[in-house]
Amino acid sequence: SVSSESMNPETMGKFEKKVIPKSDQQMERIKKALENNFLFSHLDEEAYKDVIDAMEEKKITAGTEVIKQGAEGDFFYVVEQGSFEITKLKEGAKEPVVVLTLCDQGSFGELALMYNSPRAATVTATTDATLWALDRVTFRRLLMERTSGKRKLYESFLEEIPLLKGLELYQRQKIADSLESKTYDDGEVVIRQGDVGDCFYLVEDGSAKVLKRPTDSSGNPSGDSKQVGILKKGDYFGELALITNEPRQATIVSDGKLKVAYMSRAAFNRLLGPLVSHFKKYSEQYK
Ligand code: 1OR
Repeated sequence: SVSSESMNPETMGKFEKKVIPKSDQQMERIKKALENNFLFSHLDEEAYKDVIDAMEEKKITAGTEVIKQGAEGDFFYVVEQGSFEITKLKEGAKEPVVVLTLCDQGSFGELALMYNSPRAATVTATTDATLWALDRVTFRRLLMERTSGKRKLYESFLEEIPLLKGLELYQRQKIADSLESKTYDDGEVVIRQGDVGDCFYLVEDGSAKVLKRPTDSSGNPSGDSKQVGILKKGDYFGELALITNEPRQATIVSDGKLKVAYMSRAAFNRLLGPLVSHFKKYSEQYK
């Protein structure tokens, strides 16, 4: 059986899989909590099962300090429900400041596990809450490589993007967690005018043409499309449909080889929500 195998260091590597028994109802709740968490989106079936097996439910009462800045890292936490305030005492400052709040979603506590560093911030529950805790060994075995790999992969690219310059490094790291890359050959359509929009895109490499077809009074395309812009490395597109919930207003076609990094609507809302006023202001230029 798997459990007896896992005791055998020769066959399974030198660790024992952690298995905390769970009810069907707990299983369902974990799966739901992990669903909109990018860190888990690429686990294969076995790794996903191992993660779920190793997770431990933590019922937290309002006011509990789950993580203390400066402490050693032991667990990574996924929020099932409840609100949390993340505070940080920055170098030279007298008082800690709130750097982030979480409500019924998200995760925290990965940094100390990934970099063997002290906890970078304090996390306090502001309501009664339910968390799923994943131990350090399982986190490092199953989640660390991909997470730190993506954060490294996209770090310098995201740093160079004017739109994201004002963000904290940690916010860009969370953005990196949510990104996937895709390449297109010359002339391939990335998004098509009139389609429903579900993703936001950044140009990682190469360039793309922005084409627009005039529409008649009832909104149907009529006439020939015209090139109205060109997008280069570091530019973004696809934000409008996500903000306005209207169909795509233009077609984006690769101009030579094109590489984009894209994120889902859910990631866009969660991570780039604070930039919506910026997007709105700059979308005036499209007119
Ligand atoms: P940790 O293991 O260091 C505290 O434990 C956790 O708080 C940390 O992992 C992150 O998961 C989470 N800076 C550092 N850690 C943060 C931040 C943050 N926000 C959440 N955590 N900043 C806030 C960025 C919006 C940067 C502040 C300068």
